[in-house]
Amino acid sequence: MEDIQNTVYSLLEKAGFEAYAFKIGWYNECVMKNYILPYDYDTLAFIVISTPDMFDKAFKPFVCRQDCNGGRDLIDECMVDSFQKIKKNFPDEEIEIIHDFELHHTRRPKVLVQTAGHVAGAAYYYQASDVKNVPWDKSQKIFGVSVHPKYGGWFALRGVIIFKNVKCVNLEKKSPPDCVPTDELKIELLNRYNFQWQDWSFRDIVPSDKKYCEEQKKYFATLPKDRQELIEQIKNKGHIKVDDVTGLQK
Ligand code: B12
Repeated sequence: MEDIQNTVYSLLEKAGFEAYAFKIGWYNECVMKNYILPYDYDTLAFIVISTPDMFDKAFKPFVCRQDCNGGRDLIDECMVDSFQKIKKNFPDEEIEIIHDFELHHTRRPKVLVQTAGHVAGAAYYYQASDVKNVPWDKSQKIFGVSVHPKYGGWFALRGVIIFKNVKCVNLEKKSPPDCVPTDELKIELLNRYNFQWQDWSFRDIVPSDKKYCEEQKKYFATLPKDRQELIEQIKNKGHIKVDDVTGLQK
């Protein structure tokens, strides 16, 4: 199991991702019935997050390898490509990959990545239930938000990798750092995330080691249908060589 962990961590790190191991049972204990993943309690899984480095280390090289005709979400495609490379490194294992954007036909997400990130100890998932003096009306739906101890809100939860036949009985459960410690700050965080998420300020609720660069911010702030010009710019600058640095198979 340690071998698997080390390989997953090092492959992803080179491409600007981080992975955190968890037992499927920890996740299933939290979620409602219809979100339960159909595996044994001790089944080994990883939640994968993209750090601010992903844009340069994985996305730009990916874009340079593509014939971009628009119409597809290139970030999603890049995530599929990056996760598949992990799978290829374990030809003898049965692996299920579930991306954050995958939905059942009922439009229900196939995995709740924030819950997975919390139980894996990666990023605390702040929900209205974490607040003692709730200022919101009961009828108001307040969406929860995850905060990473190193990246604050400057990261995304990209999906899970499940090693169907690997049991990790001895995996130690680590609590995610409660890096937004006071009730006031938790309320501020949830207010920013729910009511002014467009200004990105929820990402700065705590200081972070690294943030998205201006180019990355601009890319994500641009509607997918208007990203073609930015994609052309990335292609023209040419980042294909960066892929050699990641060491990931093409
Ligand atoms: C659908 C969706 C939306 C919808 C609805 C939001 C919602 N949370 O329901 C809409 C379109 C509104 C939306 C908007 C945004 N979203 Co959105 N969205 C999602 C998506 C695909 C699914 C969320 C969902 O449906 N959850 C279902 C509900 C029922 O889950 P829940 O409330 O967490 O309930 C569960 C927990 O409470 C758990 N539980 C119960 N008890 C306990 C106890 C503990 C301790 C724990 C840990 C869990 C737990 O059980 C419940 C289920 O049974 C996720 C990706 C994913 N696959 O998870 C991204 C995601 C939540 N979105 C994200 C973001 C960034 C946004 C936006 C800022 C836009 C953007 N992409 O930039 C906005 C901000 C929100 C807003 N103000 O509008 C990020 C959040 C990152 C973070 N740091 O937390 C995610 C994780 C995507 C990602 N790749 O990172 N989103």
